[in-house]
Amino acid sequence: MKKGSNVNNRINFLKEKAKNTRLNVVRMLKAYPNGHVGGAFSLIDIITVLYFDYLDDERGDRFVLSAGHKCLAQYAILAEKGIFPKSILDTYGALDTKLPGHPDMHKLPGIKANTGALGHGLAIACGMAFSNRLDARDGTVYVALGDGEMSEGSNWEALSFASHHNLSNLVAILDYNKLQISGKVSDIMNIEPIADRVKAFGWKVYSINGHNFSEIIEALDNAQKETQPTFIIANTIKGKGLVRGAGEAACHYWKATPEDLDGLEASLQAEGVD
Ligand SMILES: Cc1ncc(C[n+]2csc(CCOP(=O)(O)OP(=O)(O)O)c2C)c(N)n1
Ligand SMILES: [Mg+2]
Repeated sequence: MKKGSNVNNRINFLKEKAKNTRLNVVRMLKAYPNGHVGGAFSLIDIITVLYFDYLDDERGDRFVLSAGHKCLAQYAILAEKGIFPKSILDTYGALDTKLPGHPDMHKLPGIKANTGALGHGLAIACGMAFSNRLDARDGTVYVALGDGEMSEGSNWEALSFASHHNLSNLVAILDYNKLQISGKVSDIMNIEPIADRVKAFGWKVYSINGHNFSEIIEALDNAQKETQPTFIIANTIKGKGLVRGAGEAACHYWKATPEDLDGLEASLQAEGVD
């Protein structure tokens, strides 16, 4: 947690930021009403905590969104942090936008790696963590993975690399929403027992509720003290915060009507997300 802050005040602040971040996604969808909303909304609470309370660019901290299709979440949080003006959100879906369907570090400030082809982000993050060590930088590298994405074999090679080199400055966060593009992860390519598997690869593993701000903070605080790479299994709900369709495979790529977006905006403004 941010040093010197009162826990309850901080959590209320972070909840407000997460609400605004979801509202930033609605703003983009008002410009162009299609996108990977399900995976973005499952990740938003986690990356809100990361961006507001942990990431320090100067120190060499980095965040890699391995599951690049969740980029609506990253665009929304970067705008909320003021890394680029919110007016850019209104260009989503336009020709030559800085907010393409998958993130592009050459187009948008704040993006540290081009992702979208699943299965590459963990290896990129390993390289960043390794180079932080070689250059004696204190920074920690965080990488967000999708649970469907874990079926990519390259992740398992990167898990080995990280523990072999004892990359204690690397934290992987699994957005464990149990769904991928067309259905349940357990039906398409089961990853259980994921905690035991990753432990067997030499990582420290935490399992948390990825929508509970105190659990997210506690896991990220613990990760900073670990002497091994850390893997946080964040149990989430795909589409968390949607008025309808959260927890269903169909929210993977949402084609919203203007009424859907007005309804979502009103619901987020009225109630936020519990
Ligand atoms: C190498 C590769 N194969 C397939 C895809 C197509 N694809 C995009 S999202 C997705 C599902 C990913 O599932 P998950 O990691 O669980 O993310 P979530 O749907 O929960 O956001 C797939 C298969 C891709 N982007 N890259
Ligand atoms: Mg998933």
